[in-house]
Amino acid sequence: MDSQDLHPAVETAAEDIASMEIRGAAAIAATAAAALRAQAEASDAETPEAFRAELLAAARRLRETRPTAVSLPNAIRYVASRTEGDSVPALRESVVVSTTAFEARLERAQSELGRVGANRLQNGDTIMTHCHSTDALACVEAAVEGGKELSAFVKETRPRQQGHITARALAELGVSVTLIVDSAARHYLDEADHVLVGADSIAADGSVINKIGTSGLAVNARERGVPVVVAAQTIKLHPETLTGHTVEIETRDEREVVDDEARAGIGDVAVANPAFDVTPPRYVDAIVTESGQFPPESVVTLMRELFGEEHRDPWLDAGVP
Ligand code: RI2
Repeated sequence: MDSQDLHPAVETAAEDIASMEIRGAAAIAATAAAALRAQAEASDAETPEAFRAELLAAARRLRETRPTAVSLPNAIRYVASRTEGDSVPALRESVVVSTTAFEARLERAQSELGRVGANRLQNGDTIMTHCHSTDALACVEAAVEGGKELSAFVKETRPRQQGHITARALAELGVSVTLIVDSAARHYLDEADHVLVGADSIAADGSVINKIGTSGLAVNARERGVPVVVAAQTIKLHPETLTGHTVEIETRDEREVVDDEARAGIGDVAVANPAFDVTPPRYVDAIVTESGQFPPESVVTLMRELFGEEHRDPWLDAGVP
């Protein structure tokens, strides 16, 4: 099967994820699951093998879009490991059931995580945020629902300024928001009680891979004595890092940093646009998940529990049809 046989919903989902029309690790995972369901429901495959081949092609197309957000392969892994049956209708049904269960689980995990994260926030606290994370926002939302009043310094987060989404969302929750340029973060850290960020991937050693600029913020926060809290559902845990793999850092279009006209005015310079960076565990105080709060160094125990020692991508490993 080649790419033109993919269901249009798969192609649309892949394009929306690649262009960041759909973004944030949780939303990416939910979109991938829904696209796999659309592919399964529309399939007119005549044999189980043909059906599996279609889903494999869809999974590959989705996976290639954003290499750093591990929620995407984890979503595919979740569905693939539950795709069972001797006939096409049985296989189709299993995909519908598992993708629906996956979406429900994502939502549940985020609200459970929010309740855990909210326990760290006291009435009158000020947080500092970076980028836009629905997991981090869930912590604030739960705290506000619990009657706590909060303030926030919101970093705009160059180059795509997703901090604007956070600023709007926090203001809607009733949080008192001050939007700042990224380089003002250290200036205001003395006034912050917590740095609260999300994650795109978490490695077995507790390193946090999140939007570019997170690591610098964490180092400054440590120097200022401000705790760094990472809100991340367990779908962000990167199982392949248990066996020594590293997390690929996505590099995006240079025009996100500077447009063609401005670049021509600058002259002959290189432009780099890495989307994420790695914050070593020593700069992170806690990783908040739906299974509770963990010091980064002990997240490996949770990973082993959830993924075991052996991990395969049933649809994606070489040699699988
Ligand atoms: P949630 C975002 O990346 C940010 O780095 C954010 O912290 C992370 O995804 C997690 O987002 P991007 O997709 O899953 O904007 O918590 O590049 O919503």
